[in-house]
Amino acid sequence: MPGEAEIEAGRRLVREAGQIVALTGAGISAESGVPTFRGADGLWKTYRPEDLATPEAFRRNPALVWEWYDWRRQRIAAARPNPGHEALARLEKTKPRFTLVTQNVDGLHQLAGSRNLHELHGCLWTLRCVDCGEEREDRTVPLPAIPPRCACGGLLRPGVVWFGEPLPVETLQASLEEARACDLLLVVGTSAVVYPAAGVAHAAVEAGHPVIEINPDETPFTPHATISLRGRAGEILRRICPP
Ligand code: BJW
Ligand code: ZN
Repeated sequence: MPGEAEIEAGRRLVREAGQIVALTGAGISAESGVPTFRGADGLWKTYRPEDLATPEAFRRNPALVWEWYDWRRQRIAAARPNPGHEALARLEKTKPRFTLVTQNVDGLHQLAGSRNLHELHGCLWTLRCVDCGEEREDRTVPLPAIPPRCACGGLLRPGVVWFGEPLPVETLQASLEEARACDLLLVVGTSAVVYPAAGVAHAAVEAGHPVIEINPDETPFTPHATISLRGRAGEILRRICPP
């Protein structure tokens, strides 16, 4: 747990910045009971990404992929935002400009009240037709056992970004631009190994802006951070963000 001097340094950067961007990952939802991907209890310890989180996996076995997403939707439907999500939602209300760039698909930032939000990896609560691309919101829990079909006859799939798929171009571009233009970037609860999302953090560094990393563990991004606050997102954000 960081000492009071490190916390105060973080608090000062937050206080003095007019324009803040936060890049979040699965770790910010860990305190809400949502499993992360990597690490000791991560999803990729039990499941292989190539079996579940690629377009090839869905083509090969749509029912298996569908079932896995249904299980995750059920867990997340029971989860609530935690003090980390809430602190970032408050920052949006108090700063002249605040942009949340999230890799998460769980929708907990929106539930906490964040509105200026870029979802780099899509959303678990949308379904998209593999043929015509039409997207719709769907909060049904549990999902029907077999993936339903669109009016055009195509299979519906989760509206998330799988490995090997491009991120939504405009969302990624806007996120990179915000990171290049901000006064301060917060990097919260991400292993920073998945690209191009991790590139958003590097964009702020390359533009010369201070970056605070909040994570209980070191990541490949740690050497680039101005301040690394080792600890849980909920606890640290509550201490460095205004109440
Ligand atoms: C806490 C905490 C607490 C715990 N408080 N913290 C360069 C080199 C090699 C490969 C590539 C490369 N560039 C791109 C690639 C390929 C690939 C990639 O990055 N692979 C790497 C893994 C090597 N990238 C892609 O394929 C991307 N697409 C792409 O590049 O397209 C190119 C293209 C262009 C044009 C045409 C076609 C293609 C797409 C990536 C999609 C990632 N998708 C997933 C699944 C989303 C849907 C779903 O949820 O099912 O996204 S994978 C998974 O990883 C998920 C996450 O968003 C993403 C990042 O994970 P995250 O959020 O960082 O979580 P964890 O678990 O890794 O880390 C949690 C952290 O929290 C840890 O550090 C903990 O310590 C910490 N923590 N408790 C604070 N309480
Ligand atoms: Zn369709």
